[in-house]
Amino acid sequence: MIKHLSVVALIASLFTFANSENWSVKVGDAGKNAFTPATFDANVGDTVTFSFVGGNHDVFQADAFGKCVKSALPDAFTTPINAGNAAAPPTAVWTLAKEGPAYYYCTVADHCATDQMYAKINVLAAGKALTAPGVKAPAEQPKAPPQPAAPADDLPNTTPKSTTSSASSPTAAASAPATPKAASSAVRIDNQISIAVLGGDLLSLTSYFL
Ligand SMILES: [Cu+2]
Repeated sequence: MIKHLSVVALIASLFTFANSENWSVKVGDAGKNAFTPATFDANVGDTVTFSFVGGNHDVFQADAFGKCVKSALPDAFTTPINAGNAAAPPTAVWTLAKEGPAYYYCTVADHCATDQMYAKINVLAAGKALTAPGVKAPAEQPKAPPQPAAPADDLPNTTPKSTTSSASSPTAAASAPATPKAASSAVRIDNQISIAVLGGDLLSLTSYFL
């Protein structure tokens, strides 16, 4: 029993270790020349999704905090200037590949120099505990199927339904693939044929021996 538990714990820890996080940073929220949140902890392998929700801004990696100069790194992260849209924000995703602080700023007009539109991500080693985690963004993965409504219990149903049914936004749900049905049925037919062939062989074998 203890052995089983430790195996389960090991698998769980491996899963946690491999499970990278996707952090959300709002660009130009509430009409401000700012990144929100401006500082947070993340792990190597995590992604940061910048959502351009207002104004005209971009994201350029820098080599120092508050330095309004593009990083000298050949693979420095940059985005085009995006026009903010609160309802359907353009997004850009930065994969945090290297341990250490990741600095960035906005190159538009004097946003960096005058409005201090710069920020920092403390990128810690993969699996290391975060002291000040950021805001989690929805993972860019197929969503789990919507949960069925909870069965009614003995109590009279007085709670408003809206409190339980406000699930996460269904933006990425539409991309779920629905095509491999034909392939699986073809496999099924193949299996049936091979079973039939096998059955025929067995029949001819038994008739041979009888
Ligand atoms: Cu800006």
